[in-house]
Amino acid sequence: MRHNKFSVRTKDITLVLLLVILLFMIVGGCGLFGDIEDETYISEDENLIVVGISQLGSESGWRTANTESVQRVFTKDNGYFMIYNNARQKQENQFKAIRSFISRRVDYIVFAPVVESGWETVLMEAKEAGIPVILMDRSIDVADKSLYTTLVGSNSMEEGEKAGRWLEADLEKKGLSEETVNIVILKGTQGASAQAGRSVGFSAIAGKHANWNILGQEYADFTSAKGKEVMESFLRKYPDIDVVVSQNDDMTFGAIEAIRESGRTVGINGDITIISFDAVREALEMVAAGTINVDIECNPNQGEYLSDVIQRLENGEEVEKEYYVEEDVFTIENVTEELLEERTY
Ligand code: GZL
Repeated sequence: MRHNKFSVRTKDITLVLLLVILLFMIVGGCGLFGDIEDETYISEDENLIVVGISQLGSESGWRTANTESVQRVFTKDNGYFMIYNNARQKQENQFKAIRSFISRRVDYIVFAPVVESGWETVLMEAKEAGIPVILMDRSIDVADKSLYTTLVGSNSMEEGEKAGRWLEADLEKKGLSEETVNIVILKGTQGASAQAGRSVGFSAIAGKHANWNILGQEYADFTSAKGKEVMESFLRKYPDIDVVVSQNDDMTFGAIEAIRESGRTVGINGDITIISFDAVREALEMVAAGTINVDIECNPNQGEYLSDVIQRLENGEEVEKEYYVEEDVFTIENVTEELLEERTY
């Protein structure tokens, strides 16, 4: 029966093809588990501080700036040998990267935890290997705080409170403090400390106002595409949205697109007030244009802070359990031309 003979041949060809592809992936190390740098040999006499860095992904403009700030600092000229890994939003890839750093006996492990939970086992392995671990950007939820040396990042709860306090002041200024305010919230990656902190911080203020009506809050993964998709669903469900709280600028860009496509307007003279987080340059240009009402800064430039902490540790100095980067709140009043020109991200 011809087709059987034919189908057997197809199966053989498929099997061979799969084996070839698998072989290529194993031999070629094609980043199956995120982009692991080449296994470059570090000659001992270079006397460099070897730092393994697990970045959680490249989901937003903010993340790109955060990565650039780290890659700018951890260079050979500055006395470092950096092994960098992009985990592409997968905690499993961060586990693999951290274990690879341990097996290569790096001097320090720096990682931006994609979510708060699940780190105990791999960090215990780093502790048993005697390798200090430094958290970058986001925090983790572990009972044993000795599993990491310090955190260099942002106080996301404070960022959320800043957003709530700005809305209080804005409503006061407009004489709307007693009016019902319909709010929707675009939340970042589920389980990320940045998302949890901003949510808790904003809710702490919102809880004081019975007239603040949170119509809906959904996760939109800190991405523009998901932000647009979730905003479209909000617009279909809720015809009278007054305020959007969007936990990062990328989701804000998507949300504004959706609002405009629905025929409504945004910003200072618009139908819907936009509260955003991060304050990347592109968003600040929209603040200056009155499109985004306020942007709560989250400073991605953490490279210098991280290097400073490592130098202190190298000198045998004590370090704090956390270092928060400086951050501001931007509105049309303080986003100036020179600020935009000076902005490195
Ligand atoms: C905040 C950081 C968040 C940013 C997003 O500290 O973790 O992740 O707000 C990024 O832009 O994706």
